[in-house]
Amino acid sequence: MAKKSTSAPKSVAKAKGGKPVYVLNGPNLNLLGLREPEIYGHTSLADIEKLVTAHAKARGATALCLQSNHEGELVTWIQEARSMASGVIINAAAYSHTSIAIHDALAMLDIPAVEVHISNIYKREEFRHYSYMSSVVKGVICGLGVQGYTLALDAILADISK
Ligand code: CA2
Repeated sequence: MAKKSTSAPKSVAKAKGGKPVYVLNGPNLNLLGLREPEIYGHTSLADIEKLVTAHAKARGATALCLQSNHEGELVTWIQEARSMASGVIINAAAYSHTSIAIHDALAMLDIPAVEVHISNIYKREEFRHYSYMSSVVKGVICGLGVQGYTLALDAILADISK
């Protein structure tokens, strides 16, 4: 019979005491929960950050949550993530559909990045159907609401434990 391991799973062991997963949110997401609940739900950004932080903690990992309305600040954090983070979760919001600068910063990462959208961008206006992020990240999660963030975290932890 195979011996049951008593040590922590590899993903937990690697993330523990390691670098945080950066959770980056872009413009207007600071107003989540205040308007358009039919699209984005009632959860606030503070609630999402609490959820991801608790999810990470339960897995022996850490999350660093940051939000900005400024493109350059998001670029700076992605650059910082190259040495300071074990992975990146990014909802670049409207910049997803416009920003070559964020695309280029993500392309320079050699840690896993996952793009998240709360809404299903393909069921919405055509201008939301293209994301400059998607071609330079490991995966994309959209339309699953705030659960997308915890799914993205699990995907990153699984990836870094390989
Ligand atoms: O579905 C998503 O997560 C989006 O990234 C959200 C962006 C939108 O531009 C993308 O196409 C899809 C918009 C975030 C705006 O946040 C709001 C917050 C409060 C009320 C209304 C919008």
